[in-house]
Amino acid sequence: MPSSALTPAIKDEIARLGSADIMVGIPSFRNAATIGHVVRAAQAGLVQYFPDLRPVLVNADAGSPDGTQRIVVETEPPGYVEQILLVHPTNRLDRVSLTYPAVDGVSGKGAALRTLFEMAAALEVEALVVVDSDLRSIVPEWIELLAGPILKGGYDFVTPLYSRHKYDGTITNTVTYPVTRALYGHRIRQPIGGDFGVSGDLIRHYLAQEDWTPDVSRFGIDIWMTTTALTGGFAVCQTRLGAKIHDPKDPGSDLGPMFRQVVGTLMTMARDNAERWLPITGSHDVPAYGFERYAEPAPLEVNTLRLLSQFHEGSLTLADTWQRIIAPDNWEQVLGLAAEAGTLAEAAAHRLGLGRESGEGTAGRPMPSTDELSDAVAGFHFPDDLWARVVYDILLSASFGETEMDRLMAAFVPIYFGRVGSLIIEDRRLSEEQAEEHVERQAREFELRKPYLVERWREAASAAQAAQTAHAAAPTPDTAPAVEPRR
Ligand SMILES: Nc1nc2c(ncn2[C@@H]2O[C@H](COP(=O)(O)OP(=O)(O)O)[C@@H](O)[C@H]2O)c(=O)[nH]1
Ligand SMILES: [Mg+2]
Repeated sequence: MPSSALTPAIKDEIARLGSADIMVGIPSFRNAATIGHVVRAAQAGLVQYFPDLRPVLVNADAGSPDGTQRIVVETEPPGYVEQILLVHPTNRLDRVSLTYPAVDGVSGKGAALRTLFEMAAALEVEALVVVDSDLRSIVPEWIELLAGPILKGGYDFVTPLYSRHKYDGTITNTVTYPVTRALYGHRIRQPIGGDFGVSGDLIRHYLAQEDWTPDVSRFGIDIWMTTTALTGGFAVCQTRLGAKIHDPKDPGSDLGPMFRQVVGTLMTMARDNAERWLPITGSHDVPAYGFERYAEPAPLEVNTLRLLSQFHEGSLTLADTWQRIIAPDNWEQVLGLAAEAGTLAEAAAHRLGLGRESGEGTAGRPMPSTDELSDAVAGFHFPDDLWARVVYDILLSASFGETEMDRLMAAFVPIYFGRVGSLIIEDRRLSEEQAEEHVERQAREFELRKPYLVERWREAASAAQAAQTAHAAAPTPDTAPAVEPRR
């Protein structure tokens, strides 16, 4: 991990606090509207469930101009916790909001967590609970649900289980869940959930790692934490939190950069940990803590037409790149689907009277609902098994190909849009439970297709080995093909 660059203000804060047993960390960037609730819930949870431990709550903020930090330190009157819990807290709760430093010039959620890890390690906490600052559905019990397995059960990493809307969590559902499960064999349903618990031991392990990249300083952090816990052999469990209600995102307009950072990190780590995942076949359940919960997720609207148009538009400029990074049969099928997506989206936009971009409703007319849009392009189908093979092809390209990771991920995004569009269209009549079964079917498909990945990986690795040997013997290094895993 890059060397510590804690600011003098943070070092002073650490010196003032001295030590703590349990820490809640909250990364934030412009979350003034929602962070007060998160802070109050976390604070009540610390007092209610861990009255004998010395608590600290730290907000690592990006320097938000909207007053996020002020809200963290001023959110409630003194005595608030006593009022709602009817007990006088045994331990004083320290509440801190600070501006975290960039890591090697890169700022983002991961850089915020890096500061939280360093503070947690310096304070020698036994458990760190991290929760997002845009949460509406957090309650005090979440603190127990996330820290309990560490403090009472000896676990090192606690990942969330939520009921989420069937259209929410698309990066998780299409890539991080099935790939983490197929590669490393653990069925962690929310590997990038954002709300989690980490033990003191695992925090020290994180701080000792050397593979922190710029994407890890951004949204790559969550998959990095989960994968590092798995490859390090730490004890991982899940915990039932109920509904995740947070600021909604439309995958077609909000998730492109996040997809590149998350999936780029996942692939970089797969490349570097091949000896761990190559021998693993099948997968096993990961224990889940907490009482079952049924919750109605908040509604979420997605513009399926735009997803299909973006898939098609991507094919117009990226067909050649796709040919370099996807196996020939799969490439042909993807191009066929992209053409179909374009035709369907255009016809539907025309029928519904939407603009060419199919992004916005025509002036004066409200945008049709997700279901209406999906009905208009019904019939579009990106098959589960093709998706699994395409993801594996790109993983192979990330390890052995010549396309640089950023370009690879940028080329992947429109295909992801096509896949997400298809899932939303296919699932439009399904209940949450049935949609969940679809996610499981897809995950089994990734496991089933893993030999496809492993065979090609081994071939590429031995070709790389042969090339390296030839390279060592050859007098003209410039002509040697670059097939060794890229570092
Ligand atoms: N400190 C910091 N936090 C960030 C940044 N970007 C996002 N976050 C926080 O990370 C959490 C997750 O971000 P969010 O946009 O809700 O992503 P999602 O819910 O995972 O799709 C929230 O608490 C954000 O406030 C950033 O640049 N710096
Ligand atoms: Mg969020």
